Amino acid sequence: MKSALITGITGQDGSYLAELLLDKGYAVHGVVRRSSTESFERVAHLADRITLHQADLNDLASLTTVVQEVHPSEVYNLAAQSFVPTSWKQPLLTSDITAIGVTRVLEAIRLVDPKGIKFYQASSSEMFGKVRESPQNESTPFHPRSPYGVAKVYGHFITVNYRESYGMYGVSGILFNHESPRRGKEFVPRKVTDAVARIKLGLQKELRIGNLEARRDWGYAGDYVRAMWLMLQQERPEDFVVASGKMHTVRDLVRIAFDHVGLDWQKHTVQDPKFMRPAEVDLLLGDASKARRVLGWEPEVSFEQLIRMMVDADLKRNGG
Ligand code: NAP
Ligand code: F7E
Repeated sequence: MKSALITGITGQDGSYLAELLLDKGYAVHGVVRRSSTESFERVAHLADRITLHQADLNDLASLTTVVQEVHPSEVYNLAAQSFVPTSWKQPLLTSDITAIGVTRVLEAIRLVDPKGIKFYQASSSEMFGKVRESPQNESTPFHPRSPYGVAKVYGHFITVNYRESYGMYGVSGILFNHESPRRGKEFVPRKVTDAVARIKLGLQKELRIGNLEARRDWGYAGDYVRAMWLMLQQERPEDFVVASGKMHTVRDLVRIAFDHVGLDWQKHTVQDPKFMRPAEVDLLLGDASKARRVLGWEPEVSFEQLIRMMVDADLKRNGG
């Protein structure tokens, strides 16, 4: 039986990936960090089918112990400080977890079984930042615009370096924004769909938002974790861009979400400079033709379907 170890299993992607791997017959193990209150909400429904191990991306010994004990066939490194605005407020913590943390996971694998354990690194379209060309593909140069983006560039290249230095099967998946009803409420799509549901139900007065002109290539997390798994099933380790190939503004997102509940977005939305960033990524648009060609990967959920699915889930969650 194949086994997988997922760092960040309690996050959005970790929960969908765990479900996918269980469906494929894997023994699924996850890394969780110690906290005074356990918040395993996203994987609660899988509690009796997965095994959780305490370790931290900032602690090499704990990671090595888990990799030794589990000796997985595949490691998916999804753990990160993943919220871009926090990366300006806590740049060193972000670097420790999101950048150096990748080296710690790679070192744990190198110490235990560098040739036998495959490694997936959760890289990000934020690495493209101030984009040099559009759409962005695997050979587009990076120009990150936040400490988070800078940390992800480090994670990307250390993965490439361990592959080239030690012959490890390590891949970097450059994923564009992907969302779901399990997305954290601080990210803009979920912030919007939760606010729309609450406004519709009379629980909230308005949506306060930042840059409405920012453009992103948004997809559904359930589709994107399939690409992660496919990347580890190839003969040769290679890096891939994973994206929908369609771009929308934050304004489109807000309008579609309000439209779905029959409300006029302009009557309920207030722009607030508090949510503007010190340096913005104006637009991201991915070219996933390599993933389509080599992995046979295709997204199944459209942007409009995704937003409606998230609004419906938030209506339900808020008692509607
Ligand atoms: P997420 O919901 O924020 O989950 C992050 C996970 O990392 C959580 O399980 C968190 O644990 C864990 N974590 C944070 N610090 C840790 C530490 N020091 N030690 C161990 N675990 C730690 O992120 P996501 O949206 O699922 O994204 C998964 C990965 O893909 C991240 O690396 C993210 O940067 C990257 N990515 C995401 C997107 C996207 O659009 N979602 C796009 C490209 C790349 P707690 O539950 O304890 O906080
Ligand atoms: O912002 C604008 C904001 O926080 C998207 C992470 O998963 O994807 C995510 O990073 C855009 C930005 O995601 C608000 O300025 C406007 O232009 O949803 P977000 P992100 O920064 O793109 C990448 C690929 C990752 O790797 C990251 O881990 O929306 N925006 N008004 C706002 N953003 C937020 N959060 N809140 C607002 O009120």
